[in-house]
Amino acid sequence: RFPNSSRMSTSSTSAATPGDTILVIGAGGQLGLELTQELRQRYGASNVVAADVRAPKDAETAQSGPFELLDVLDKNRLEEVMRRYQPKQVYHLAALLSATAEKNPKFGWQLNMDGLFNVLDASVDLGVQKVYWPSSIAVFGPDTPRENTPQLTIMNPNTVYGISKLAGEQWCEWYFRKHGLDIRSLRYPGLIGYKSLPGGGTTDYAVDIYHKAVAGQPYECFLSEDTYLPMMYMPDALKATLDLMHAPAGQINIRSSYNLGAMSFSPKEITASIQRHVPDFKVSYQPDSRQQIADSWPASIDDSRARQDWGWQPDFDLDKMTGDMLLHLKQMQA
Ligand code: AKB
Repeated sequence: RFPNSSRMSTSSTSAATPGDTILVIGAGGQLGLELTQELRQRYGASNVVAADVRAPKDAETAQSGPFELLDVLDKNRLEEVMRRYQPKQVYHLAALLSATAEKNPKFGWQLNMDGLFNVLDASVDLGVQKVYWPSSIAVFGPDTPRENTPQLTIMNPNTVYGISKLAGEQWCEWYFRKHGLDIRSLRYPGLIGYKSLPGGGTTDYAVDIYHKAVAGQPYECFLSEDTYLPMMYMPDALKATLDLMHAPAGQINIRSSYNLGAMSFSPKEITASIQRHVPDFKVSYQPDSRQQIADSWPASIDDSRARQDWGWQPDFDLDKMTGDMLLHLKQMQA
């Protein structure tokens, strides 16, 4: 489907070689924090440069390896950082999520699109070997089939975030075709982890709810009890991201972004799963503007292309995730 690129060997395996530098932009975010830790463990802390618009809050990112203050909208500064470290791989994770972007539409568009262009252009100019950029289930909209949403289907997103992610996917494919840039992408569902908090998303309730349960407090959910959304535990998200990045280029047949699934549940079901460990945990429902966003997204995802092309398989379902989340959050509280 795609022409062979002169910049990229389709048979090469794609793990970073020891000593190669990796740059993570948005390293202080929900995914960035954990991905940076994972990459540092695998490739050596000094080989993974964390960059974020804010100084790191957590001691691990701050002390375990190089850190650069970087606003991805500042193209000169981005190029300066990239020239200094000469990264072979760039993970560009900085973005405004769905709920926040609806409140700041112009800035959401600017950060999500101009930030991506800055990274794509600098990567082409400076000969970066591989780029990772996350997309989202937000690329789908109210006209999309909601159950088992296929890879290729009607999209029509109706949020600023979704529009920016869909446009971004198309641009990634274009840079691959025109410039041979080896850029890879996943459409993440809602991500849930105990190490980091999400900010400004529609799926954030599924993280907040565990924190309340462990704190012994009731939770007021901003989505209605029967709102099903695709979700994923962070260890699976890290595994998917690194498996995709390590796959030989010839196996990556989708250069926009891969559907990625693991589990699908409603607030009522996650509550029941938590109550199996914390029987007196109470949840009430007060849907707000995020309900409309959730209603426009898929309830479950068909990720068969990811399974076929590079062997994707999740490890966690809802109950396994709940057990692990509660265990770690309790340990952190102790
Ligand atoms: C959000 O809720 O905005 C994100 C996403 C699904 O991309 N977690």
